[in-house]
Amino acid sequence: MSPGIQKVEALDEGHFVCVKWEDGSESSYPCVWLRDNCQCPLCFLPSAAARRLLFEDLDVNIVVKQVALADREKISITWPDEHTSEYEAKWLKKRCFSEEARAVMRADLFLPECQYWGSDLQLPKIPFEEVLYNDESAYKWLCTLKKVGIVLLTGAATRQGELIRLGHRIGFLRLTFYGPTWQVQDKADANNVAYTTGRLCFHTDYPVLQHPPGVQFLHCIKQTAAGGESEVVDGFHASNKLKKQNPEAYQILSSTAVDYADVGVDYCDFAVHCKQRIIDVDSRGQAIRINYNNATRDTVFDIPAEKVRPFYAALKEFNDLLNSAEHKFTYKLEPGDIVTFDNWRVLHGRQSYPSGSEVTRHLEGAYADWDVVMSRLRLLRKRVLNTD
Ligand code: OGA
Ligand code: NM2
Ligand code: ZN
Ligand code: ZN
Repeated sequence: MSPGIQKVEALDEGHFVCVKWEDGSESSYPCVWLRDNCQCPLCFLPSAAARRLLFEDLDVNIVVKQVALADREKISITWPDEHTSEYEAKWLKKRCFSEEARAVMRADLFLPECQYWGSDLQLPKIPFEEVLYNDESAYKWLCTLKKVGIVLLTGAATRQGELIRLGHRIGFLRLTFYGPTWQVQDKADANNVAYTTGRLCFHTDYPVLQHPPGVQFLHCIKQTAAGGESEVVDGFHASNKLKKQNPEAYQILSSTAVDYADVGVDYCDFAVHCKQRIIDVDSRGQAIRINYNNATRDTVFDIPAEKVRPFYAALKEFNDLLNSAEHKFTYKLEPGDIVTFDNWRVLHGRQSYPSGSEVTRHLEGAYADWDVVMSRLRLLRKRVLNTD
């Protein structure tokens, strides 16, 4: 229960409305924002939970004409043109502009909590069927995926199609040029290095796409007896280490636009090119996405020649950190396992395995976007915790 309202008044010549709460705290709301967010049926379409008010019709210098406390649960404002708006205490409290209130709302919406790990990772495991049929388990799965970056789902059937079911559970999968789902196995004339028996060094999938898939699923259908082990590393943790250990290398990797290319035929023919920074950072210099696949890094490199060797040296440092015993975690998928991981954060690789005339190893893979995964997480949370 949020506190009731004790008092409400206009401040700063009507440009702000100040709400004094029963618990003694205060919140100040800019009038332009209040007018913009009028909840009346003319200004707001409840069936879409969206604003009907046109920006053209908003006066950015608006001031209140009158403000009143309707009861302890509601305030009412009359605007200069006699339009009236009402705002509920609970609604206002959630949208308080204080630093603390905004941090609470931000955490609630985006779950920014991030647990770093290294070789000590305790790989989180949940039975696949539980995730499909139990909301608490599905919620746990997605929360852990967001916070830790990797979750192993166990006990799936050892046939194709399980990822389609998982896709339906969250909403839908991300289609790419490799198809709705794709088969990782040794293929003649492979159109991707993943479709060979070779070792794959640490990479994120598909940095050649402008918006690389946020989440990746790999379902083990068949596993080779020798080799084929999986490796994962927490790319955000390793990036932070690099920043401390070699700020210049970090600066280079977080600012150099690297060319990626992927040309071929699969779901349909494709010629994809893109520029990405290997360590993508936000405005505070914090890593938010790793874009690194050595196999699809283009031969074209659109930077001045004198910057090339420093770039390679920086990448070598990062690659060494990824591969350090302290950071990497090695495991081997068993048939029926589905590894689900944050493809923006966790880099993955695999050891090589013997080639032969028969298919000895088969994974089915698929992608999902973080938008879809986070949407499902919020809906599950609402249902599981019975909140809004
Ligand atoms: C891939 C990949 C891992 C594996 O297909 O992109 O990383 O274990 N596969 O085969
Ligand atoms: N596969 C596994 O960036 C990449 O090329 C990742 C994608 C072929 C769908 C591999
Ligand atoms: Zn209105
Ligand atoms: Zn991969």
